[in-house]
This record gives sequence, structure tokens and C-alpha cells, in this order.
Amino acid sequence: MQIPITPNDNSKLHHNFVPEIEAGLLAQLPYISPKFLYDPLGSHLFTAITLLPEYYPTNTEKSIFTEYQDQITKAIGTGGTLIDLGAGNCQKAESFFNSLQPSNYMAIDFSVEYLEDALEKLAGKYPSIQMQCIGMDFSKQLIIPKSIAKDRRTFFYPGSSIGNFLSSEALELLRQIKSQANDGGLLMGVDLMKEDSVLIAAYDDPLKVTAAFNLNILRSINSQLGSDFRVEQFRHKVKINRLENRVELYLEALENLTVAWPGNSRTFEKDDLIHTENSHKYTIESIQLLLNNAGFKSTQIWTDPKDYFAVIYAQ
Ligand code: AVJ
Repeated sequence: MQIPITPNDNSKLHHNFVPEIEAGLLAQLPYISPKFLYDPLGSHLFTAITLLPEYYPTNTEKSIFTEYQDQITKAIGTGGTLIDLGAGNCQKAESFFNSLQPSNYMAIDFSVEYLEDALEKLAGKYPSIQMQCIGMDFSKQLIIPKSIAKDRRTFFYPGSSIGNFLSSEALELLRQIKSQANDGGLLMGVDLMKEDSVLIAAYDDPLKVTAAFNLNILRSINSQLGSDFRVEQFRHKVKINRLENRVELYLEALENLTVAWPGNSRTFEKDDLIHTENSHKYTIESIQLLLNNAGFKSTQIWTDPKDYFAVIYAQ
């Protein structure tokens, strides 16, 4: 059987991330971009996070998708191209295939190896949908290749991944989505601000899956940079930043240490922090304002009974 995946010249990332990683490690307040969390092991650890009962975003979003599937489908309409931003294992998009019946499905992710496996399985299951996958770091710029159908595009951005961005970056990404949607729109999941105890349980879970996910970024960096980070010299740390409306993830040095890589090194003292992720939490008002500023004219919003999470269709 022929599997209708159209390989794309862009389907592999050839980008050199060394300068970007180095700049973060040498900064006064060191940081690593959260996109490096998603190496092959990290992608699997993230999938494990989504299965944790404490990690409410995934199960709450799913319950909203299920409860309001008809309304969501009606808002979007059938056919057209479905563009999945951060597709991962493509499961969320698949749950809309039967109702939305897209003609084309384009899966985009930073972690392309994981994506290719997922898409190959999917293509066999839905022979009537044209499928493409592409490895892209759309945190820098979102460019839909010319080869992708010019018809109505629905961008699918679930899971509140928008939360990784500062509001200026989120605004820029949403503008780029709006300008490439043609007369389509954006179906997005957004995590809402809530009490500390729920956030802490979700980001510092008792099984320590999130700790493993966060610590694995050091191995991911070792393979990108050729550095010699030792995972056992760090611990996972979570802070709630109420001023900036976000959960912050860090790796804290457990002892004084030096990390070296070709051409450079960095010394850390005990208790020094490496910032690895921001997960911004919105209110209905703040996300609506952001979408309006990005050029979206109308929004439809669905939430769960506890107002933990919102699903939004914006046009
Ligand atoms: C994939 C960015 C939405 O912020 O909740 C989960 C990543 N980090 N646990 C989030 C994450 C720690 C997740 N996003």
C-alpha cells in the first residue's frame, strides 16, 4: 500500500542550534529554550505527563472537545486544510478527522522524528486525507510552504502551547497565523489562571514525570552542543509567578559545578538556576484581547465547569 505522505525538502531540520544554546547558557540568568525539551525521549516523557491525573490541561481540554464537538465543528465547517501546530503524536487532530473531514492535514512539529512515525500510522488509517509533515521551529517564524493548498485553512493549536511564549511573541505568532489562514481560522486551547495548589500538582507531580521531562533537557543539550551536563547534579524546581501570570520551570544546581562544551564552559554555584520554561496562564479577557490585537475579529469560547481551561475558535 502506498502511504500518502508527501516528503518535503523542509521535513528535516538542518538548523544549527549551537549559537542559540550557547547564548542561553552564558547569559547572566542562564536559560535553555523549552523547545529542547522535545528530543525523542522528551517527547515520550511529555506524552506520559499528559496521562497524569494531576496534569489537568490535557484531560480538561479533551472533555471540552468531547462535550462541544458539534458546536466546534459547526463553527469551523468541514473540508479545507487542517494545519496542526506542534502535532506531537497527532492524536488530538485525529479526534477531529471524522467530524471536520479535512481534505488536507499538515502536521508541524519541532520534533520531526516523533512526528514521522505518528503520521505514517495515521496516513494508513485515513486514505482520503492528504497528509504532510514538516519539521519547523515556528517559535521563530511560521511559514506555510507554497505547496500547501491555498483553500480555507484551519490552524489547530491545542494544549495551551501558546503559554510558552511571552505576550509579544504570542502576538507575533497569532498575527502570522491570521495572515495565512485565508478565510479560515484558529482553533486553540488556552490554560486559565487558577490556584497555586492545582498548578503545583500539575507541574511538580508526585511520580516525578515532570521532573524527568525537565531534567532530560540537559541530555538533549548534551547531544546538540557536545556539553557534559550531569543530570544528577540538578533538580527540578517550579515557581508560580503571579506578577507575570505564569508557571516557571527551572533546573537548580545541587552543588558547585562546571559544564564544558567545545570552545566554552560555564560555572554554576550550588542553588543557581537554569530557566527552562514559562507556561503562561490567561484569563478569558486577556486571551480575547491578544487575539483581537492579532487581527482576529470574532471568537467563540468553550470552557469546563471549573473554568480550568478554554477552547477558542477565532476568525
Ligand atoms: C506543552 C507547553 C503546554 O506548559 O503545560 C508540561 C509543557 N511543561 N509540563 C505546559 C509542560 C511541564 C506544556 N505545554
